[in-house]
Amino acid sequence: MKVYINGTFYEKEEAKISVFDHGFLYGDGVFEGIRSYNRRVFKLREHINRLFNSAKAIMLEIPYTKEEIEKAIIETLKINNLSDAYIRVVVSRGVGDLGLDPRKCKAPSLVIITDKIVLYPQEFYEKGLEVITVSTRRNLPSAIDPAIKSLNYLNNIFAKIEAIRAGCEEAVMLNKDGYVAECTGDNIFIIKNNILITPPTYIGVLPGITRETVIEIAKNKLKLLVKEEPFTVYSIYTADECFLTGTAAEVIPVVKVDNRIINNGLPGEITKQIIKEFKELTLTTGVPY
Ligand code: PXG
Repeated sequence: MKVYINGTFYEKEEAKISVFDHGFLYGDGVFEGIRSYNRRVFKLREHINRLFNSAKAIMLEIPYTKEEIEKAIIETLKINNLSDAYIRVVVSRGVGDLGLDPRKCKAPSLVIITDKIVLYPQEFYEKGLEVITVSTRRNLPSAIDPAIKSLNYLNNIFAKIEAIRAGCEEAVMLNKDGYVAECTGDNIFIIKNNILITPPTYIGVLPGITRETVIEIAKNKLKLLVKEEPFTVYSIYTADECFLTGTAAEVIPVVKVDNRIINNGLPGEITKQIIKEFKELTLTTGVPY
């Protein structure tokens, strides 16, 4: 397996970044998780746009154009002969000294790792997931805006640890006011009376690419009313259906929250339709290589 670092391909064992890189020392950098299906990169431009927005927010100037990064991603996929892949793009502040000052970092590091995709067990999709609300609150937008996909994921890791300790795969994170924000690596949706509802991004969530895709499917294909509005866990407990969205998980049904069974405890009918439409999109759209 070959890894791209700053324009050169290295064997996995030789693919190394300096310990003086501020990505390592301070979590100072941004990243994207992208997938390819059937030799097509799904929503490539959307991910690259978000990468550049994240970089802009942390005042990191990426020394490549969007087209150059897209080309490098495709090259990395081809050199590794992957048709279905997980693609990790990382841009860190680069090599500096043992101080916070980003001016000491002269050149950002660009890393592209492509690997086989590790899928969630099929059982989760058929039977649905159990999740719990955790005490770790999602980052304050006025501190580190969750819209930034930064290399500092401690907030989400704390929440993940809480979920694992409770025997769940995913955690529902609230914002500081107690409104449902998102999960550690997924956005959250509920359905009530045929209306699809998801928290608005301003309450402090990552504007997920899968989230946006699902909103489009619901509006255009399923002709559902979609609302982006704040809600509390009570709305999940009493929802007709619930599911999570993310590049890794795609669309995954949730059937139990905080030990409360959602509706009849089975993946919902609308959720199943969304899963079907989403799958179709992943196989028929995307940048071919
Ligand atoms: N919220 C958070 C906090 C995320 O990290 C999402 C929502 C879903 O966004 P997308 O754009 O993927 O629909 C994410 C995405 C990983 C991994 O390896 C994490 C994500 C995506 C892919 C891989 O942990 N997080």
